[in-house]
Amino acid sequence: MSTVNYELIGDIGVIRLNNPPVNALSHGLREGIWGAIKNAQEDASKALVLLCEGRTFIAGADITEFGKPPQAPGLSEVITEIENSCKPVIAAMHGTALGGGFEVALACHYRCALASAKVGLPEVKLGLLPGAGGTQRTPRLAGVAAALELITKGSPIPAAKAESLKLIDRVIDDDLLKGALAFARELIDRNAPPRRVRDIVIDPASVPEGLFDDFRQRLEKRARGQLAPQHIVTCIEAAVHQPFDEGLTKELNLFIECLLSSQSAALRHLFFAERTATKIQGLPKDTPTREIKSVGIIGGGTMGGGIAMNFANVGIPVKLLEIDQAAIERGLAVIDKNYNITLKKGKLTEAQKTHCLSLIEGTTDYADLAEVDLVIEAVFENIELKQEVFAKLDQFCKPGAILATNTSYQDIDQIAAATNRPEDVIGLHFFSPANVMKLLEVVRGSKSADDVIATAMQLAKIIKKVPVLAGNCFGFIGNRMVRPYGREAQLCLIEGATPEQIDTVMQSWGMAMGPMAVGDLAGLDIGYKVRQGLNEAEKGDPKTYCIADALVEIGRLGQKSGAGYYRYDPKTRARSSDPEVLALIEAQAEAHGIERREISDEEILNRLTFALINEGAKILEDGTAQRPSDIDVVYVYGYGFPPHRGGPMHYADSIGLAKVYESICAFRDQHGEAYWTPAPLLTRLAQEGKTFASWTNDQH
Ligand code: 3H9
Repeated sequence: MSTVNYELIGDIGVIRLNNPPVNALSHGLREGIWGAIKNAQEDASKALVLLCEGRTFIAGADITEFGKPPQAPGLSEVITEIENSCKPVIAAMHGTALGGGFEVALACHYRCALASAKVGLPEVKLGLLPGAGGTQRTPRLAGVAAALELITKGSPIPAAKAESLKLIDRVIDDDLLKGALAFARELIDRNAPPRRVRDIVIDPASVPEGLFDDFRQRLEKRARGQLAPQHIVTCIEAAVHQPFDEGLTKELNLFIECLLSSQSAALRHLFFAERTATKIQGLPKDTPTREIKSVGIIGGGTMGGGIAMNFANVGIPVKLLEIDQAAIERGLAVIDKNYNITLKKGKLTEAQKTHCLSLIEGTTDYADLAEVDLVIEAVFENIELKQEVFAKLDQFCKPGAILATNTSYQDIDQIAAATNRPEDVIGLHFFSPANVMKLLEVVRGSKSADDVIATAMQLAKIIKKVPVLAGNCFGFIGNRMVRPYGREAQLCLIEGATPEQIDTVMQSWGMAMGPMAVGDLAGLDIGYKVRQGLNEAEKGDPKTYCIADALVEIGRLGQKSGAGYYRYDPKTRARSSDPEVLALIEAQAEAHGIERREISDEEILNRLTFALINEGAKILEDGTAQRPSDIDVVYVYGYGFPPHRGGPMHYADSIGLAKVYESICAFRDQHGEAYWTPAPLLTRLAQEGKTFASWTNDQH
């Protein structure tokens, strides 16, 4: 079948688009739509229906074409052709009508959609704005306030909501073609003319005073430092105050500015990185998978409970194993509390909550796990305890069940060795809070079977996680890299910075939270306990964590004890600086013979981010990560790295590996090789003038 097909059904012309997988507006599709509309002007049709084959209506412009020389007809020309049609054109949508796809629909004269369809303008998530009239047509139909929300958030909305916003005219319950033909028939029968959204005029007096300025200010908090959301507001403002064509010109100019920005390059990189991460090198696409219809979870604490929710949310029953009934009840109460938070936010109904809870069943008996298809162990981080759990699982679970550990740094092979089926053992490292965080590190043990890996990657999509394959080493990808990052934060602290300075630098740069605030949130005692378990050689230089350790030793464990690097208001949890901490830092510096100095914001930023990048390079070279973009996905989805900077490895490429390498050499000269040795891969790429991204390509 060709990309665009045309058929006359009675006096209705049906234009069918077919450009798998998502009907993106690639050159061939644009050409086909343009030609079909043009030809249909001359035939016997009285109305035209535009719909798509396959899983979805047009999902947007073809992102892979961005940055390449443009090929006519451009999307704007296609849209003009549709809008100027002398016969009414009806968009009939199913799946997801997104971005340029929804803009095509907005240029049609009428719109209908299946009830299950979603529509939206998600360009902002790619650092872009709708560049084919979306910012001009949406407010003309839905009003200014709704358009601002819809386009700056970028989240698709269900057909019924779109209908209530007048973005679509009709919701169709079952057969899309039949419904669209019936709609077309009605329009023909009542001689309905082509109705152009561009002809609607927005009365400026209908827009509340100060709306745009207020919205811009809100965006400064919600989308700190991001270009596209602010430009979207400017475009919608133009839709109110300027004629349609002038608004379109403004939109196009700002779209191009966004397209050429480093922010959009980073976000588009992430879009493909997330999808590439699901592909396992050496594992054919058709690798068989095991069916996961029920799950067992060992440990009903914060982590185990959060993991259980992911499965219940998609209808997979869970058996939650704890040591006694009291522990089960505590675990279920936390889960109930978490669901109530979602309920309050309006993201869940009472009936859905009841259903989810009914899928989670507590038990104290391993024999109850005999029939589950997957078990995830989420007990305390102690290797002997984990081995004990796995020996039991080996004894009780059916053959073929996948046995997973949620450990964040223990050796998967040692855990697998406690069973007689190491091929069924894998790491599934969820991030806290597990019901919220998107990242899932899938950790491959040396004996993990291919179908176990393939199942884990597939399962991640079912439970709406973003999976990344990691090799088995201390901390895998994420926690291994965060160690030198945390180390540098500690060293900056003792050398002269304050917790506030470090957090402000990192947060204004875009991190969701600064490292000190993260430490307080997670609990400073966690790292302390891990360090206590290390031998002297592993502990390294005693000055590195002396401040964190000293805080724990005086009972400042972070938010949970009301004080850590900061002091926390017991009621509001608002944090404030604490002179006691500064005094403690100064005392530790003196005890270790360090003369505190002024540390620049730039030094803090570079030491922290370059420490991540250097470890990332080592992780690539030793095969712990499959590709640099996988590391980026880990950091954005698991560690609050700013998406518009694309992840640490993309960021390194964007500022140039030579700069990173030279700075690391300077840090080495200043602080010594124990802290800073440029990774061999970074050295090589920097000297050859290459990027991390090119290294990936070299491997294929
Ligand atoms: C835009 O429209 C700009 C205009 O305003 C103005 C222009 C002038 N292009 O996600 P999946 C690929 S900007 C190219 O796994 P799902 C994707 O890489 C665009 N390729 O499927 C993957 O390839 P592979 C605004 C695309 O069912 C395959 O399709 N639109 C595009 O989970 C399957 O994708 C958007 O931002 C694309 N536009 O989800 C929508 N989209 O198999 C972006 C997908 O080789 N797309 N691919 O890895 C999506 O959100 C999801 O893909 C969608 C399907 C919800 C549609």
